[in-house]
Amino acid sequence: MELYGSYTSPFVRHCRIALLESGMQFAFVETDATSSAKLSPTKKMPFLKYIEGDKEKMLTDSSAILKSIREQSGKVFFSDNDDFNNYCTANTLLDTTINLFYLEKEDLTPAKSPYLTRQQSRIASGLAELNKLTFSKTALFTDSELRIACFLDWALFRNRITIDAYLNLKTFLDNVRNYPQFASTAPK
Ligand SMILES: N[C@@H](CCC(=O)N[C@@H](CS)C(=O)NCC(=O)O)C(=O)O
Repeated sequence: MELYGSYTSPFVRHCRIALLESGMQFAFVETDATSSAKLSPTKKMPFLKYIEGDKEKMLTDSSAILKSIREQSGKVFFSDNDDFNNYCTANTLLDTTINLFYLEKEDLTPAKSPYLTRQQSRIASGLAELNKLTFSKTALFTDSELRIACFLDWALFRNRITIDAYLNLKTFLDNVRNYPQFASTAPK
């Protein structure tokens, strides 16, 4: 099994954490945006290649990859609707923050576009909402918690957000940073 991605992508990181938790053998193939645009139909990372029977198969979204890893480990990928909703919120915030990050490189900023201003305000309202959640204090963290932590850590790493005003999120992230599988996959 081969997981393709970069060491900085938060979506890739969540898959790496799940693979480490599962104990399954996998090779990590470091991939950049140019290669992923050639190798995956979604032109995104992560993607996973594996053999089933005599066929090579490919999963091209982190959620599909996580579902497969969790199920192969005898676990369920979300049985709770609230937990799944929190995971979806974190995904929306990740997509939004990453889009703004890429667009800024092309000098397209919220100041120039009402829709990008809406995107920017989505990050603020989403963070305030996530800050209301009750989080696990130690492992085992749920997939929504891991996704939220991957989002926060990436957005802080890229200087996209500050969470000083969100004490609950700050305490939560400090706790997850002590989790070995999270610590060993930090963006670099
Ligand atoms: N829904 C996808 C999102 C993955 C994603 O956005 N990955 C980013 C890297 S963090 C990417 O490859 N972006 C390239 C692009 O948008 O062209 C997933 O969950 O796997």
